Amino acid sequence: MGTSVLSRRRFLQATATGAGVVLAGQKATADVRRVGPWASQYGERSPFDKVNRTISGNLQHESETPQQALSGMITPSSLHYERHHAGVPTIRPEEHKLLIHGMVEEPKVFTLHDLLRFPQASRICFLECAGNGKHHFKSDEKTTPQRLCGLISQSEWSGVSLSSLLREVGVKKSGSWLLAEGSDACLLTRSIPMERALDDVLIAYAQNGEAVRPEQGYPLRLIVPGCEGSMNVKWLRRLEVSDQPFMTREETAKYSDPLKDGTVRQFSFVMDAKSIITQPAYPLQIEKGWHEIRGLAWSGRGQVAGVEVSDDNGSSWHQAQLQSPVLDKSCVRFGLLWKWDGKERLLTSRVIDSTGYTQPSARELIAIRGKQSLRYHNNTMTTWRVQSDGQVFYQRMD
Ligand SMILES: Nc1nc2c(c(=O)[nH]1)N[C@H]1C(S)=C(S)[C@@H](COP(=O)(O)O)O[C@H]1N2
Ligand SMILES: [Mo]
Repeated sequence: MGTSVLSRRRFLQATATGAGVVLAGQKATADVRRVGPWASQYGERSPFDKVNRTISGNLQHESETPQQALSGMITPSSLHYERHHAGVPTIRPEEHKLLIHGMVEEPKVFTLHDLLRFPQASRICFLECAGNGKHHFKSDEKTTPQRLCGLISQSEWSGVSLSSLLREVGVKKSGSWLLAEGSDACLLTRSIPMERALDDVLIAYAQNGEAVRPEQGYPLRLIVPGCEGSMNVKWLRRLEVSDQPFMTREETAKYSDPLKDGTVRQFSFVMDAKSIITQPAYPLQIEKGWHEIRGLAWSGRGQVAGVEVSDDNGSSWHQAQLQSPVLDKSCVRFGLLWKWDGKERLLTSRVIDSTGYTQPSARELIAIRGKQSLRYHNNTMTTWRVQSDGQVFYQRMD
């Protein structure tokens, strides 16, 4: 690394002496002295790229994806958000087993080796914690997209479709619910309706083409597209078929501490449509002229049908461009060319999904559900205030 830093400095000196030597300078950087091999066995990012997750939570049990710094629709695995209830276990793949039992014809244990022999299925979908958006009504103006919306990430997940494994064990007629259990110290368990389990659920062993990262559930995790993060059980080791859900409202409320309110939206599995402008946003300061307003939009109920952007606090809306492909239960990057005239502006985005649902404003959602319940499943619009000096700040709307 020392060598490349040095040569980079030399390159900068060379280019600084005049435009005419730019090409020669570039050649010099390529001729870097060889200290070790040129090729590497596992890639690293540029030493100049410092984009990181932020670690948060009272036990430092969460980390937030730096939304403002990312492009396109895939979150690099190293920047995927994390939410751990009991740390990250180290699991030897050759020792890991998945048991499927309960109301089935023939209970079975699957090793990783067994699972790799099944036909492989892959899909790109988002994963979002139900708590994504919990800081909306508590944050001051110096709040970033990462803080407001860092608990959503998107990967390509590969593995075995759960329905093919359930066919292997033969689910009995009465089997209407599934309990999924992880191997972490808390043995995190979640209930999944059988209808969902037979639909598009994956037992994933790969994330963005390589093994699932330890923080994301190595060697096996459940992927329940469009449903709240907690159902996507990591370090998956057991699936039990039953005729009823395994947790009551009260039990979930315990998990959901410090929300003591008994009206936890326990069975609101699906994540509603949401969007957020990721730039310009705090802490950027912008100049007059053309900008591409960019952001992310998604819906757990289907596809993003459209994204609209307003620069006048919702009085007028403009259709943004969606980067392709636009996939089911998947984040889409949107963009809108916008000329800033130097006046104070309030920038907001809203998504409309394929079911016709439109993302609500903070006031609309508070009127329906009350502020207290919006600690979870808060999909309200986010507004950024561009001041006349170009400074961009988070604008709370509650
Ligand atoms: N075994 C296990 N699975 C788990 C969790 C956990 O703590 N243990 N956290 C859940 C929650 S609340 C979320 S939001 C997602 C987070 O997945 P990630 O850490 O890969 O982003 O995993 C879910 N699955
Ligand atoms: Mo979560």
